[in-house]
Amino acid sequence: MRIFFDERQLLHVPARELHNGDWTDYAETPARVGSIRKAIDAVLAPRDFGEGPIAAVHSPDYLDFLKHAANRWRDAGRTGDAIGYVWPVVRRRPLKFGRIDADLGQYSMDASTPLAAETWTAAYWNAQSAIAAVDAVLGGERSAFALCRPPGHHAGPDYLGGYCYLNNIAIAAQFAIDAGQKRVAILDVDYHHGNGTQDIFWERGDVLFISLHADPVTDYPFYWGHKDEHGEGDGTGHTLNFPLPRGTAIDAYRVALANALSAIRTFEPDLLLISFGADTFADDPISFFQIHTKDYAVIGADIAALGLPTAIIMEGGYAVDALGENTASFLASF
Ligand code: SP5
Ligand code: ZN
Repeated sequence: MRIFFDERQLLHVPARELHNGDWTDYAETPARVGSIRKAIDAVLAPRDFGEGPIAAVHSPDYLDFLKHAANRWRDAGRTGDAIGYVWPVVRRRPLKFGRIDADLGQYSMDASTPLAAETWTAAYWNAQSAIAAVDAVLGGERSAFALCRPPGHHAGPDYLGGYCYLNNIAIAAQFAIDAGQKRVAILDVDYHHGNGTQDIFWERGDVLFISLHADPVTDYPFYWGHKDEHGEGDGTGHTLNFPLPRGTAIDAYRVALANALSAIRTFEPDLLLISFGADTFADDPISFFQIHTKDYAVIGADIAALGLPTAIIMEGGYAVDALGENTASFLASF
């Protein structure tokens, strides 16, 4: 299996995040990549597909914000990472602000996703890795893996959040559509609901978005991922959510997965993209499912049995020591 990764993805190193009212060490560390690389084959550097495929998903004003936020923060006399403290919630409208703090609120959905000095560079090459993986599959590979980090599925058309800045899987899906694929299915098996991906394709009939995740009644990101969310307009019926209770183990997980896979079969996609997060792992420090290392091989085999060309995009997973083995276990069936 071809695996794509660019060393510049390691340049993004926020120091800390706001958690339960306190500052804690940032969970989404570059060490996650080291754990995965120890367990998998050699990686290939992606070629540069340019900013076009990124701009096909994210708004120009948001990309401009991402590129300049860290410098604007420093120019405002601040040290450390850029992080917001005020949010417009339902009153968001396209005003032009003169303060970095106003833009941080305008373009983010949480206070646990800081912008560090090299965040844009890392996010850019990260997106190139995702595009390279889907490009390999469009070129005839049965499957490919993008070792994405930072993750992407919480980032919307014009907002960051959940350790995510650019939505790697949405960029890959749109790239595939623009390359002529008629129908693309996205299956999100990260512990957290992929709210950004859902928002991006909410009104789209050509992209099916299906997510299995911790019930947002109890878990981040709270405001999306409930089972009555089905999309709108052309997208009606093309968003499907399977919220699962804390404590979910492999047997109940597979029942929901079988329903998700049957919806994918009915959709008859040309291509499958998977948001893979290993934060469903029993020992994950920020999550509450009971999935074990050997279970990832079962989940991978269930999905691989669809027999679809598949690009796998890395999302979360914070039990660093086990992350490589869990990821390799999932990838083995492809
Ligand atoms: C891609 C992904 O898995 N994002 C998850 C974002 C969850 N953020 C909210 C949970 C906050 C947990 N903070 C843990 C701090 C550890 N130092
Ligand atoms: Zn997650």
